[in-house]
Amino acid sequence: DYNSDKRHRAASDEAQHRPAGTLSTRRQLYERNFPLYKQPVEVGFFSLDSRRNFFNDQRQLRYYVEPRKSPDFNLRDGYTSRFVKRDDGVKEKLDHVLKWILANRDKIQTRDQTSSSSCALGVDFVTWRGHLTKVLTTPYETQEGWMLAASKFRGTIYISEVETEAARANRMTRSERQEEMMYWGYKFEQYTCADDVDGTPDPGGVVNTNEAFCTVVQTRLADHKLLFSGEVDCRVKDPDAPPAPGCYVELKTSAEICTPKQRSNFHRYKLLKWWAQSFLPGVPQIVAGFRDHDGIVVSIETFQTSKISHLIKNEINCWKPTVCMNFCNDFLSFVKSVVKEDNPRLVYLFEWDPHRDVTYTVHRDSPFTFLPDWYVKDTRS
Ligand code: 0WD
Ligand code: CA
Repeated sequence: DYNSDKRHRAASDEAQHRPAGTLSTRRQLYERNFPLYKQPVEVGFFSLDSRRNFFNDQRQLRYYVEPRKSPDFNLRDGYTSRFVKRDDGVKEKLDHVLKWILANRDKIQTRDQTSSSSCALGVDFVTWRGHLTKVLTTPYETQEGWMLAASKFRGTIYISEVETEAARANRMTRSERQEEMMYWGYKFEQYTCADDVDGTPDPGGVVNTNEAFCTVVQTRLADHKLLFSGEVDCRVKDPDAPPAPGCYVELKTSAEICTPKQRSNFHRYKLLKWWAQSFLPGVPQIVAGFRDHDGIVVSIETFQTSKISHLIKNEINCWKPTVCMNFCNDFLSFVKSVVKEDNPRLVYLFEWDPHRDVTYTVHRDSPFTFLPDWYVKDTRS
């Protein structure tokens, strides 16, 4: 029963010398059967234009055009002359997702139809895909911590990232080389994407990282009903391809692999992040451009998201999808057990640093408050 379960948990926390109200990230605790993760369903999408304006449509969706086997793309081209960079000092929080919700309340699927006619959304969590990716990879992350703010409003918990002091310091002190290399991923997208289904890529155009196409999906992890949005690079051209998100393609660039050590690091670290990011919204394939030191793409490889975990099984001590998903499940349960007061101005701030447990603090009417007035004022009509 519930009480004996609670006693049992308290006893096991004590045995691990863990204060109540924290969550362990030790991998061994999460080596259980894979939890239920329902096939994500796309319930909508939106576009952000070159000035970061929201549009409730798919105008920014692009089409994948398969390159030659050794394409010779120069990812440095245009960096100084044809690049408009998004201002990453502007924190948009969940605003675009909230705009989508206000415009598309009727598209959110609720098993219990009574909630669609009342004011509740009928989902447990609303967030960005990227925030969930960070949660999934936490048991294996040794470099970067995170801060996730959570507020409950009309029964739904909203989760929005807060930039850590370390992340801010990194952002402010990036080298010129790092700045340029951040451009390379976007340039690769330009070489491999067309704006129209019958078009071809235009490598002579401007790269503008304000532009984005985002999918909105619903799914369930164990007993957590999730609604989240993630940026999608492109879709396949075939009109008979499976419906979204099954037709979407994630594009990546990575340093070419020349040594066994580099291959092992690629499997152990990079494929974990790639897998988590695409598995969450159900994006089935990842196209990787491997580039040399000078930003020339020397080869292209396609990875099936569902096969990535088999690829890595030869690595010793490698990451396991089940650990990622069980940790995410337990983290969301932990958040539910903590975030009790339904108040959009109250923020529960969950923090994690590598080699530590997850902890939280509570903030009333603080700068951490992230649900805007225009969202909490009236979502009924
Ligand atoms: O803290 C965040 N990650 C926030 C992201 C807070 C508020 C808004 N956003 C926006 C991003 O600017 C972007 O429009 O959300 C959108 C992406 O959300 P996501 O899909 O949940 O994020 P994630 O999975 O981390 O990144 C997906 C892609 C990246 O592709 P790669 O292949 O590099 O993983 O979104 C792009 C990037 O192409 N992206 C960004 N683009 C511009 N500025 C940014 C950014 N700060 N972050 C991700
Ligand atoms: Ca990408």
